[in-house]
Amino acid sequence: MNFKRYMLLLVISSVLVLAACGGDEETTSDDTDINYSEEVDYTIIGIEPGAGITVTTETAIEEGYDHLAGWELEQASTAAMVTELESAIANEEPIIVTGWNPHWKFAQFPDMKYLDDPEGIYGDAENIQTLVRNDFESDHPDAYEIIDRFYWEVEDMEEIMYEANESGLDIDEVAQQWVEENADAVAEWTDGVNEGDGSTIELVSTPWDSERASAGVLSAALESHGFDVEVTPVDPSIVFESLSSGDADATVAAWLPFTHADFYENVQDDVVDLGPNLEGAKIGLVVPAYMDIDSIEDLELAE
Ligand code: PBE
Repeated sequence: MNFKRYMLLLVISSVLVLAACGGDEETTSDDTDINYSEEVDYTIIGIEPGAGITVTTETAIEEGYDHLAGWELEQASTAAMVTELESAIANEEPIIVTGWNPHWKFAQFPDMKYLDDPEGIYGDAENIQTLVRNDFESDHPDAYEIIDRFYWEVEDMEEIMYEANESGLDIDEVAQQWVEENADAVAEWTDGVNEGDGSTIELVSTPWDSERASAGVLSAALESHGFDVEVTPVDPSIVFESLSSGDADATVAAWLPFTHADFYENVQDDVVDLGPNLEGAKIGLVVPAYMDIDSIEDLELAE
């Protein structure tokens, strides 16, 4: 609504400028430059308060970029962010969201772009890493072997998220199907490993679609090899705490080295890092491509 009022004012003021110039001059570029910061009310549409990207964005506002002083980070849920994004795009209105890949939305809206982050607050390419509790290897060497080998591609994860959204099926169900249809990939993780003895492996994960997909695929693969698996979705901070306390066995949901850096630092010595299970993830501030803005540096001090 703001945007429409602004456009109306813009049209009126252009007419006035043209009138003042006797109609023989074009408007200057300053007249048509949109102040996106004001348009979005100096507000970034964020997601859940407990997310890593929420903490990172608070750092960007409070420490990273002086001219973001006074900006707000709206925090509710991923679903609320997606709803606001959809409605902004439908009306070609400006919006700035906290965004990440892999995410099925980017498959549906390829015309989105990350704002450049010259201060490097959001980091570069991110991995999704596998962590296990100390002693997990000696307690469950066979499950450990499969979890250690678990590795897949951005496209695989996005395929599952996208399929679940298109079909309305639960991500777990789509992940189960993926395991049945991708026997070659699963064989790379399980070949030569002893069958499970039916003992239960406790995976801990986060509630986003990306990690529901990876936890779903890994548990289906483990179950196809004779293990029982329980998956508990919790906030990122709890993922790290429950591994360090030994309450959970493993996670494939750690976004490192940036997104979950603060959580990881607290428990670093009490968990075992098995490295990336997916490379090429990313987080940052994201805008629709129709916004003529490229960098966080282009945002302006709140008034
Ligand atoms: N995310 C998706 C999560 C991790 C997975 C980027 C929204 C976060 O903690 O920010």
